[in-house]
Amino acid sequence: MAVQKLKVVLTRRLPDVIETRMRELFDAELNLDDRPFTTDELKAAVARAAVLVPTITDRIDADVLAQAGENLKMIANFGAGVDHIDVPAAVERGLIVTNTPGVLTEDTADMAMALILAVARRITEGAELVQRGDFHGWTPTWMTGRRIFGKRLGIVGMGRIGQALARRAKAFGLSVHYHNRKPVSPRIAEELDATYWDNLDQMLSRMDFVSINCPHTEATHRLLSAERLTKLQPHAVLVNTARGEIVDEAALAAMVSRRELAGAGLDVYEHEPAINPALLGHPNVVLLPHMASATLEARVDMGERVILNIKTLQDGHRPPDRVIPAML
Ligand code: 8YV
Repeated sequence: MAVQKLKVVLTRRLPDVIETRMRELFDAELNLDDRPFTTDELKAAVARAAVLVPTITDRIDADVLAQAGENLKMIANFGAGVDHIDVPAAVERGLIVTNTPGVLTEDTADMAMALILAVARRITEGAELVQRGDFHGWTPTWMTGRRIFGKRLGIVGMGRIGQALARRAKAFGLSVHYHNRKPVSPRIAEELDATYWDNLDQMLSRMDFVSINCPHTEATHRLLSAERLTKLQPHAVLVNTARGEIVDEAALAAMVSRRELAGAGLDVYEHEPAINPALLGHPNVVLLPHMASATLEARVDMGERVILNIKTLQDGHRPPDRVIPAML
């Protein structure tokens, strides 16, 4: 008997190769003009789809989920983070929620390392200066940054991405420290030569660099509160490639403006795509447009993960990347 193809609604454009495969395997509805869905369009999508494929630009809250049609079985998120989806509300309705873990780990860790280097070594500042035609000759005291080698990096969240960053950091001669819900396995701790801090404040007050690599959940919302940010040393640099909501952005901006922090490297923001204006215009703050996982390879791998999850469901099995509320 032929398998009934699932009605799959994609909210954004995905790489051609992914869209084409989706059309082959499913009754897939593409969004060729790539305009983000409005809330009403999201409600209409969940009403007609068997599987919705959203991205971080879609807010799938309880209100949207309340419009789910009888056919809706799964929210197959294109992305690792699921903080834009009300997962408990979805699961309560009997829906499966999946994500794309593992496939953007290395690219995101690369970008965290790149931000550490960019801020400490003033890379974007130097590059912009040359483009402006302001390189008039070398001097011994000009454009001095800070050395990475031999310093301490504190990683907040030692999951896949945190560990991938730790491997890079070790190769750069940084000593690795981390805060996590629980310590990593002794094998990984030994491989990374990593020091565990169960007390985040204590770690923050001792680090030269701090990188945020945990998911955004209720427990990590504003984990780096205004109060906690004051624990950082004035020469420290904060890097965030996870979610803006984990850091009190206004407090961070104020600290950078008052020179209470040496610098920051941010790929994510509390109210994306809006950026707190107080963060702008500081040469020691490197700001990127949420592009840590933006490699063609990652986007294709993410799409393939989404396809695997939907295909497994279509074939009558349990999709591999299910997100359950207890994981959050
Ligand atoms: C993705 C991300 O680009 O996967 C994530 O959680 O933050 C990004 O790197 C985006 O979420 C795609 O939906």
